[in-house]
Amino acid sequence: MRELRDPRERRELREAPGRARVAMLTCEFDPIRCGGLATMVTALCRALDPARFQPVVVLPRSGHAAPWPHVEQRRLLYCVADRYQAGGTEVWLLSNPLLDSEGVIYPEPYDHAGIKKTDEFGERVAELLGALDAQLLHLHDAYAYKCLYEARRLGLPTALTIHRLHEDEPPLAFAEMASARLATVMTTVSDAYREERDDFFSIRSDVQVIPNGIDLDFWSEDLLPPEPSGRAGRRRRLIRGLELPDRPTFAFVGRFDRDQKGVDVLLDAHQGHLRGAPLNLIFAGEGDRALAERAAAAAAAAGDQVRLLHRTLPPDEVRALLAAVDFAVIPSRYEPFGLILIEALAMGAIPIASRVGGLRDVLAVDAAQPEATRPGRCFEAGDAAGLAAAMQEMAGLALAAPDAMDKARRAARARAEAYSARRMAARYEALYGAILGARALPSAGGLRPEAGPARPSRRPE
Ligand code: NHF
Repeated sequence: MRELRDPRERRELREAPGRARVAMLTCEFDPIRCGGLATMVTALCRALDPARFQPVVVLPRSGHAAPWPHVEQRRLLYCVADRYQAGGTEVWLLSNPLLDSEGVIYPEPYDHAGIKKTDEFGERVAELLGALDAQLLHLHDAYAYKCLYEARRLGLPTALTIHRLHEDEPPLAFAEMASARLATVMTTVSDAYREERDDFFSIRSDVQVIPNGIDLDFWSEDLLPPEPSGRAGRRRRLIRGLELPDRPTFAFVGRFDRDQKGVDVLLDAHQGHLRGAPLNLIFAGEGDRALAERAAAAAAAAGDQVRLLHRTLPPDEVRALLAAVDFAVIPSRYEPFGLILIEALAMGAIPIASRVGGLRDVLAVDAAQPEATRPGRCFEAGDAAGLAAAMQEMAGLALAAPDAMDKARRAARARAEAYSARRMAARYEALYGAILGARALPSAGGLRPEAGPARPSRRPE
C-alpha cells in the first residue's frame, strides 16, 4: 500500500488540474441498500459531470457480493479493501469481521453492534485515505465520522450531508454532533427539515440545503412495457391481477417502521374511517412484524378492498406500481426529503402526503393555484382522520372528474422534473467547486461561536 501523503503533498494533489476525486462515504450504494440513502448516493454518482468529478464510493461490504468488475485488492493493516468499477463510479468495499456484519447494513442494537461497525468504518476509511487519493470527502450521514479528525490533520476538506438525524440512537447522535463540528461544510436535504430540526442544525450558521433528485430517465413511462390504453390499461391489469374491483386505487410503498414512515397512520385511517369506502388500498413493503400483521389482518378482513404485497419491491416494480395506481399515500411522521414522493410524481401517482419535511417543501403550492391542478394533497402528520378525509375526497374527484386527474398528473410530472438527479448533482458540483476552489484548509469556520468552547485554531502542520 502507498504511504499516506503528507499534507503539503495532498494540497498539491488537490490543486492539480483535471478531475477531482470525491470520496462518497456511505453505508449504502446500489445494490447494497436499505432505503433512500442508496437511491440518492447512486443517483448523485451517476449524475456528476464526469469531465470534472470522479466519484469514489467507499462503504462497508456488509456481507454483499459485488456485482461489478473487480479491479484490485489492498490488504490494509486492519481490513481488506476491494476496488471495483461500477460504470463511471469507483467503488471500494471494506471488509473485516465487523464491517461484513453478516449481511446486515445496520446491525442492532445500535448502542452495541451498530456503533462498533460505525466506529470501525470511519477508522478504516482513515486508514485508506492514502490509497484513495481523494481531494474531497463527502460523508453521507455520519457513519464515517471517525475519519474526520484524520482528514482535518491531512488538510483534506470534507462535506457532510445529513440525510436523517438519529436522536433515537445516542451513539450516532453523538457522531452527528461531532461531524457537524468537524466537517468543512454541512448540508441537508430540505429547507423544511432544516427548520424542523433547528435544535441540531443551529450548531452551524452555514448549513446549506441541496434537495435530492432522481434519475428521471429511469422514473419514466418510456421504460414500461407498451400498453395501448396507457395508464387506464395498466391500472386495469394491476387490479385484475390483485382481484380488486375497478375503483380508485391507493398505494403505500415503503418500510413498515414505527417511528417514521407512518404505515400505522394509514392502517388507522382504514380501520377507523375507510372500511367499505369505494376505494382500493395496496400496502407494499415489510419491516416491523406487528405492523405487517395488522396490514395482513386488514387485507383478510376487507378482502375486496385491501391487499398486502409483503416484500421490499425493487425499483422497477415500484415504478410499475406507481405507474398504475391513481394515488400514492405517504403518511410519514417526519421525512427529511422523501424520495418516494418524487418517484410517485414522476410516474403520475398523485400523492397524498403528510405536511412534513421534504414532502411539505416539494408539494408547496401557490394559494392561487386551482385545487384540481395541484400535483398532490397534504394532511397533518399523524392525523388518521385527516388522511382518510383527503383519500375520500380524492377518490370522489377521480370518479367525478377524471380530466382534473389528468391535469393533476401533468402538474405532478412537471413538479418531479424540478427534482432531477442532474439538477441535484449540479448543486453538489458547485459546492465541491467552492470548497476545492477556496483552497483553504478545512476549518470549523461555520461554527457559531456560542456552539462550543473557544479553541485556538489548530491547523495541521
Ligand atoms: O429521502 C435520502 C433519504 C431521504 O427522507 C429520506 C430519509 C433518509 O429519511 O436523502 O434519506
